[in-house]
Amino acid sequence: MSLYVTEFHNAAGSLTGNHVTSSVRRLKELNGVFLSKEAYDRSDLEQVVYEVEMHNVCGNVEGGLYFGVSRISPGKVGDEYFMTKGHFHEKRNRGEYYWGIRGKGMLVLMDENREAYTEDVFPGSLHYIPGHIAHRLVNIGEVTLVVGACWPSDAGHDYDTIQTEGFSIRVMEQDGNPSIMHY
Ligand code: S6P
Ligand code: ZN
Repeated sequence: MSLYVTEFHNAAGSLTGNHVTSSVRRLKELNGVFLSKEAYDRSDLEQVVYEVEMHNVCGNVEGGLYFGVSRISPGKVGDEYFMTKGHFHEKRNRGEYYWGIRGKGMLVLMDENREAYTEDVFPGSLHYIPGHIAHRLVNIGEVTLVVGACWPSDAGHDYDTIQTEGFSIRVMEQDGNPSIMHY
């Protein structure tokens, strides 16, 4: 890889090169995200739940775009599958595209009235997330879930609303299958 080239490695689901930043979310940083506090306390909190790499050329400007890839590990806390924190965009009217690259997942979507729905994520699936819709990725499979994303660079992230109020649905394993539970 040349130092000045950015490459998206589709098979590996990774992004390397210029303008790439990354973040890692371990279970210890996701306190309060999963339903069962007891199962959380029993888990290995050093486990990596997900990683994000992002291509940031322009910074947080109106009219710009970010490109990213999220990799969610397979795993559960109790019966609840590993997932991202989830967020609304701070600028609520900013939308986003997701697309499935590898693995099997669910995209949990929720509007500001807490009406929630899900979309199946699989290699080749395409997801338009309108503005005003909170979004969270859940890995319901046995391999790493890899999902591409593109969103306006001035969208920002509102994590607080989800941290405080949660999503109105959760994806849990029941009798060996993913099941949508309402809260
Ligand atoms: C950004 C986009 C994704 C997520 C990533 C991690 O708008 O939706 O790149 O940041 O999937 O999820 P979260 O909820 O921790 O930001
Ligand atoms: Zn987003």
